[in-house]
Amino acid sequence: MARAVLYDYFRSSASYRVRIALNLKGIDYEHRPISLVQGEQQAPSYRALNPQGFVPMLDIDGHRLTQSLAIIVYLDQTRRDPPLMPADPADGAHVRALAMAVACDIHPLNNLRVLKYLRGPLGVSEEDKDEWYRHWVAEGLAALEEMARPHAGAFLFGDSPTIADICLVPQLYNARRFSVPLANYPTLRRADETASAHAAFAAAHPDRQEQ
Ligand SMILES: N[C@@H](CCC(=O)N[C@@H](CS)C(=O)NCC(=O)O)C(=O)O
Repeated sequence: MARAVLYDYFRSSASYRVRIALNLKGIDYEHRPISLVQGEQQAPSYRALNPQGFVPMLDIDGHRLTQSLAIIVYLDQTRRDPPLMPADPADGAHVRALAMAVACDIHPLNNLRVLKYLRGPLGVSEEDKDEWYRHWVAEGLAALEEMARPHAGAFLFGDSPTIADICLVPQLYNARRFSVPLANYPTLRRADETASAHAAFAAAHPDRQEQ
């Protein structure tokens, strides 16, 4: 079977999620960096692979997969160990809700194309754009803290990593880049600290990727 190929960008949090999942599953893969700052995601050659013009895109097992959560679920269904979601349906729903609170509700509001649209066509100042970013991250993380607290352990759910941690760690990396205060989220910070010390998460960090 051909080696998996991940089209990604070092600072893209959706790409960061998939790198973590690939590392947790012990899957060997090569990178194809797509520079978001140079607009390579809009190149016709890349849009032919992913019509949404987003990273990540994963070429694996003869499939071209897009959407980080769909990719992670595919990896989890085809490589069982270690499981990234609890087997119990209610626990699984809880963990997916945590992941989706980040991936569907926080992240899309702060995506590059959204920030560029605010700055460009809508004429929003750099300061107001940053305020927009911090507002939606803070509101989303406050809710996530409440959602996670009842079932959190060392990780966001119990004591092993799940898809919820895979979404959390890149989101907190982004939050720190934009100076979002994190003091009010002790559960999130504990899970982030535990996960960041894990080799699979550490190797996926943006600072350890080629650019
Ligand atoms: N829902 C998608 C989001 C992917 C996404 O937004 N990727 C960003 C980087 S984190 C991107 O490629 N942005 C390009 C742009 O905004 O032009 C996923 O989870 O894969």
